Amino acid sequence: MTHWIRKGATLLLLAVPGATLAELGSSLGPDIRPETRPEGLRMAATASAVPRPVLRPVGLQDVRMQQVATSDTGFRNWIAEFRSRAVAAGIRKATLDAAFAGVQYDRSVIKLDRNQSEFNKQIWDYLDTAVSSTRVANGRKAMARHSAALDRIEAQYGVDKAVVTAIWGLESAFGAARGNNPLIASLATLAYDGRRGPFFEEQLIAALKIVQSGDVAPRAMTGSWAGAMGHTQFMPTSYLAHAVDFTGDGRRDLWSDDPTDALASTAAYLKHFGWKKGQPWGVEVRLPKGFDLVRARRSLTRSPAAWADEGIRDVQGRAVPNYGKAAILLPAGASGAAFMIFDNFAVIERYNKADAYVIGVGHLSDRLKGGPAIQAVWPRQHRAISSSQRKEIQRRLQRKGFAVEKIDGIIGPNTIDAIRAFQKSAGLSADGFPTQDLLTALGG
Ligand SMILES: [Ca+2]
Repeated sequence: MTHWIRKGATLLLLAVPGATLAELGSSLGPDIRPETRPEGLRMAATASAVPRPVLRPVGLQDVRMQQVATSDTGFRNWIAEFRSRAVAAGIRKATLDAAFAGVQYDRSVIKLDRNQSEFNKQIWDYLDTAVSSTRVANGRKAMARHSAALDRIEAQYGVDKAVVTAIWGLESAFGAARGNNPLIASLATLAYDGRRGPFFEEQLIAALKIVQSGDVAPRAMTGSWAGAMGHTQFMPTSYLAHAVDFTGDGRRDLWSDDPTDALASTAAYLKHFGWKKGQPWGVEVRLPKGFDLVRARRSLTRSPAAWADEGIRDVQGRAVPNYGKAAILLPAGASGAAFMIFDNFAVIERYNKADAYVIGVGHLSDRLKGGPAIQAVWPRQHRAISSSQRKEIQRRLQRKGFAVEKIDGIIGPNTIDAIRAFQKSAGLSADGFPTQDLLTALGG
C-alpha cells in the first residue's frame, strides 16, 4: 500500500479521469485511504518503487501559505503534549521513552510532503514504469523464489498469488525499496507539522501500539517518509487491523528480508475487503463502433453476456466468461484501452484508489502469469494537464451552464458527467476525459 491516503486529510487527485481521487498520501507513496477505509491503508510513501500515480493533495496552495513549523523547541513541546494523549490511548510511558529516544524533527519529510507535482501523470506513462519489462522479469523471479509461501497464502486466503505479488512489486519493487526512514520520527514530524496532523497522529499512535506489542523494536521500525511499512507498505492502522503472522514465529514481521508475513498480510487485507476467488480484476476488451461512451461508467454494471450482446468482446474477439457483474472502464477516454472490470477491481482500490494503480496491479499480475501486454494503443499525444487547467475546465463548464459542484481541480464523477454533457452537446465523443483539446473546445 503505498500511497497514502489519509483519513480526512488530503485527497489527492489523479490524473485519470475515471480515477477520481485517491487520497493518497502523498505522492508517491503509501496509501491510505481515508475515509473509505476504516483503517486506512496505507499510502505511502515515496520510496516506493513505483511512482505512484500522482496525486496531489487538495488544498496544497493553502498549505503553502502556512508557515511551516520548523522549530525544534516547538517539536519538543509538541511531543510533551502528545505523550499525554498517547498515554490516554493506552501507550505506556516506557514504550514512549523507548520509541522517542533520539527522535528529531525531520525537515526532509516536510519537504517531501510539500513537494507535490502540479501535473498528474498520464496513465500510459505510469504503466510504462509500473509494468516495465524489468518489473515483469523481476516479478516472475520473485514469484518463483517464494512459490511455496505464495501457494500456501493463496490456499489460505483465496487471493490470487499473482495479484499479491504484483502489489508487492508496485509497493516496494519486490522488497528492494521498503523505505528506511525511522517511522516514529517521520510520523511525529508529520503529526506535529499539522497539514494532515490528525491523520498522522492516529498513525503515530498505531505505530506505538505496534512497538508496544513487541512485534518490532522501535529502531527496526522503518518505512516510507509518510509512514508506510515494509514489503507491501502497510500504514500502522492497517497493520493493526490486518497484519498476520504467517510464519508462526509470534511476530507480524513486515520488515525483514523474508516477505512471507507481508505477503500474507496483503492477502488477508484483500480478503477482508471482499476478494472473490477466481474472479479477475478486469479484462481488456474492444468496444463496437457506435458504442455509447456514456455507458462506460462505474455505476453501470451488467453481466459479461449482456455486454457481449452489445458487441463487447475481449481482444481476441471472444465473449468474456461470466465472472460476475462488470462495468466498462475507459481510463484514457475514447482512445486507448477499454477494460471490463469486476468487483475485485474495487477490492484492489482499497490499496490505492487511483485507476492507474489498480490497472497497474492487475495488468502486472496478468503479465506475471504469462499474459500479453495491453493491446490498445494509448493516446500518447495527449499531454498531461495541470491542476489549474483542470480547474479552468470546470470553470468553463460552469460558465456554459453544465453542473459542476466545485471548482477544485478534481475530476470526479460529477465533473466527468459535466464533461460528457458538454461533449454530447458539441457533437464530440462523450468519454468524459479531460484533455488540452477539451479545454480548447470549451473556449475561453
Ligand atoms: Ca512472523
